[in-house]
Amino acid sequence: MGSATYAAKVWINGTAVGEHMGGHLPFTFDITSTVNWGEKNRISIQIENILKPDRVAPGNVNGGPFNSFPSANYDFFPYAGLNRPIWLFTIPAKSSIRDITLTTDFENSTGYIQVEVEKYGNTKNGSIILSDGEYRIEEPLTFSKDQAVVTIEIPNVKLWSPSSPFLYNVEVSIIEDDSPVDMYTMETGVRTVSVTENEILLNGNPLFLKGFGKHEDFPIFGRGSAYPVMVKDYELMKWTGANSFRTSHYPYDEEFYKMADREGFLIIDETPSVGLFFNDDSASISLREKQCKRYIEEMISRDKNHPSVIMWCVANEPFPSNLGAQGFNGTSQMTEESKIAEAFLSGLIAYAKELDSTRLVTFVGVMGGPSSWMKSCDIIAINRYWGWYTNVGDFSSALKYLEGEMDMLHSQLKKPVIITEFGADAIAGMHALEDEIYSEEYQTKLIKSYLDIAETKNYVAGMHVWNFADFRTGQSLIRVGGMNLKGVFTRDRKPKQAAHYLRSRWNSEMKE
Ligand code: GCB
Repeated sequence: MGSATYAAKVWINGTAVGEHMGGHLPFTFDITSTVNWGEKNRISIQIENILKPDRVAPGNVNGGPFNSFPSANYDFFPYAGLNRPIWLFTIPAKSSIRDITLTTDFENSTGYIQVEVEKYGNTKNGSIILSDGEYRIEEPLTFSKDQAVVTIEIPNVKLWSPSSPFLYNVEVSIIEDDSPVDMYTMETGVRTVSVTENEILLNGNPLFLKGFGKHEDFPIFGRGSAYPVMVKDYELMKWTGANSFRTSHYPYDEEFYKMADREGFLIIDETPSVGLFFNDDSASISLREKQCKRYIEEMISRDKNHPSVIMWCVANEPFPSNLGAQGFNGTSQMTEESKIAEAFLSGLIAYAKELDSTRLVTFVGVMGGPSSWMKSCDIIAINRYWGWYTNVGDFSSALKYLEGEMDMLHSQLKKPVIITEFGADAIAGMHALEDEIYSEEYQTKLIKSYLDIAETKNYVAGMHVWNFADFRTGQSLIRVGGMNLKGVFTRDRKPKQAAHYLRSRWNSEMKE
């Protein structure tokens, strides 16, 4: 199942075959023994979508920051249910491929793809064919127990990057009695990702992320796999000159990643761990931690072979209960709660790194959250709303605070900074001569000012505007019509002034 939010139970012909907790990521049940082969079968799926504090993402939190209905602890509508494809499939009974992990590297003009294959069954041999239309490399696979690892060398490698998203075909087969019993084909690109104190490097070259935080959200159906909308969104992102986006605030449909591989988009892949808090009982915290780790496992195992995915984001805006009291200037005392949060978050980061050491790992920090929480992140990813939630309408002080804070964080943590969210709500069609909030001009000016400041800082490695398009939220006094209006496109994808502005600015800059 592609995604079932939140708790799913499945029966085949009345017999329970499995349960799964958490949305936005796939899971599979073996139904071999419960199926009536060659006959009609009844598949029953039950989804339960109750918002609870110890779930991830949490809801119905006592004293949570969002005073909205439904009471989610995050700022998007808690659409639930089955909103991605469901597949019935068979695998060969005797032997089959269980998993494939590709990791890539290069030295001078030689590329390397390490292919790690796991299988079930007695098969001892297999093969890998790598082809690019021009030439073909075939390597044998020899399993020891259920694993085989081969590194393929590619002379005159064509590296993958946004300006040249070159993909190789990889075909893995396992063989029994000289004939293939199972085969899996995929596309991959050869590229490396690394980080210095000031920069993110793609294939050893500095990279600047230009793009958006997004949502899987569209009028009429809310959330769901909608491939025409996906294609439109890529077209619009290209039109603005963007090269990247974050899958805020949950992993998207798998087709998004395949298309990013082909189109040369870079993805910060985010788990559904949004709205985490740390001031309730330890049993609830550890339940949440377990679920966050399960999400990391499921996300990495699904998305690990996409060259487009350059970074894992293990949480968005975990927040301290004294956030309001601290003000928004990032100062914090080391409270007991803060220590719990720091251990929790660095545990998630370490876990993601343990599962995949080839990509960057971070979480996204909330405005006013303690900077010490970010110590184990590879980059400083922050959401900032100076000029919107604070110092609203007052650009000169808002921008002074923004700049001061960026400098402070970088000098403390010595890592590149990405502003993963900044923006302002704009009602499409509302215009103003002065700096008036909710106008298209105010939104454009705020975005421009943030980009101008970022341009003067050599440690800024990316700027993601919040949001690509207006999206549905819970109802509250600051969400007119139950909508977050920070999109540079409307919910039905019409450009606001800010989209035109980004197009003229980003298209005149280099792509990577
Ligand atoms: C944030 C959240 C995002 C919200 C946004 C806003 O910091 O990460 O989910 O939608 O602010 O517009 O308030």
